[in-house]
Amino acid sequence: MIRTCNLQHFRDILLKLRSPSTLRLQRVSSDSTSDSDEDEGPRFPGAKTNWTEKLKFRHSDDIKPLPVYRVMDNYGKVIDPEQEPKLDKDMLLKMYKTMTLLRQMDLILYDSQRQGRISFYMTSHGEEATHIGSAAAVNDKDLVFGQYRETGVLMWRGFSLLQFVNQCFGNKRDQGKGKQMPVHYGSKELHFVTISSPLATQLPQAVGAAYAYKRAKNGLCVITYFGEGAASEGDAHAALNFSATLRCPIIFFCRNNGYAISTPSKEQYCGDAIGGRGPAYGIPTIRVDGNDVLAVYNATEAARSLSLKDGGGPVLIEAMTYRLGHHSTSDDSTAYRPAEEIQNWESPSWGHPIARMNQYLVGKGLWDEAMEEKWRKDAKQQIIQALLAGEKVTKLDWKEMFTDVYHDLPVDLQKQMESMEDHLKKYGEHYPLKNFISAP
Ligand SMILES: Cc1ncc(C[n+]2csc(CCOP(=O)(O)OP(=O)(O)O)c2C)c(N)n1
Repeated sequence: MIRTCNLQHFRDILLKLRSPSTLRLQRVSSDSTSDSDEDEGPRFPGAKTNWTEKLKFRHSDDIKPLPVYRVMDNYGKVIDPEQEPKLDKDMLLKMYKTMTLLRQMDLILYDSQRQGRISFYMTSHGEEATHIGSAAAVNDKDLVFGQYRETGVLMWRGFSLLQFVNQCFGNKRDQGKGKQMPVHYGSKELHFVTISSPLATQLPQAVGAAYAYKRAKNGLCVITYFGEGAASEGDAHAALNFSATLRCPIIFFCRNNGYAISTPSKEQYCGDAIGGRGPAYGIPTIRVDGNDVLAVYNATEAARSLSLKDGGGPVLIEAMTYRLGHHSTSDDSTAYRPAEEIQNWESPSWGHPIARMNQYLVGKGLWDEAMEEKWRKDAKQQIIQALLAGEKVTKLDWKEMFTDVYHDLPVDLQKQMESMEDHLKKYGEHYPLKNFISAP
């Protein structure tokens, strides 16, 4: 009897303890002590974190900088065989040939500007691996929003030499009807949005497109390229933050080439460059050797999968590289950087992207000097042929510059067109009007 009574009593106590009101009471009573605040952490909606009683600011030096991921050493030797991408011979040769074709096209079109044949040009000299490694790793249908120094991405997708040349001449075969400056390429068929010069405008646009892709559930992502200089624009912050909060399938590909025209990166930002900002936005981030095409390939391939995982989300890649050429044909970079610095980065021992890939292929027995010589000759020939063909094509009537912007020509543009017409009636002989086909 005594035993039964005790058991009953014990059961009652247990039931009481389990009842929600008792639990609530217990919590309320423990909330009143400062100890439990420590247990549960701060309740502010703005951040998940702990309490501290140490008065301490966090400095950027307190955080370890992101390391630079690489596959090859400076001489094209794979460091960890596990990291070597499993790419077949055709793919590897296409990568190398596109890198070198781009280099040759840059040399010839740069010179053609110097000869007065085209008005402006920008080379990708030194950054070929960032273009080809990333372009090869995404799906050709993923949408590209470039800055202006990503010519190799379009070349990888099949934009022909003649199409590049037609755009640079602004002739009637240019898909943009000669309205844009040279190198402002675009191709609807190749999913490459037309370049616009104002820095960073492509970034929020790319996030918007990625959000639309997410809603469409089409299994594709967006990749957007930008320089470390463009990353200082407000639009870059807006794009990164929106993409993170809306979980958009997008790869932010920063080409950190050390200079934004004459502004060196050490004056462009403080802290751990552009990659260091990624985790602060809640964006998975990797810093990669942008002169190692295999490392860029691996990083971009992994970034693509990550961007599409679990409904989507942004990924940031910071590709460390060096702008070997002048910013554009309007720039002389020797005015703001020592010639010796450029020479260093040109040398194979500093891990030049083309020399490094060449050595890798030679090491695998896929390439040799005779093949190199033949390919260089062929490539040069193809580019010169395209240049001569594109140069002969006439330009559209000058009036075209007033069309296709507004549905109805606004009054101020109408006036400008009339004034241009009067001007050409008087002074037309001073212009190369024979190069323009007359208005339909
Ligand atoms: C909004 C805006 N400001 C300034 C410029 C002038 N501008 C053209 S390119 C450039 C430097 C950009 O450097 P970065 O983003 O690092 O790219 P890189 O040219 O080195 O590839 C500047 C300042 C511009 N085009 N747009």
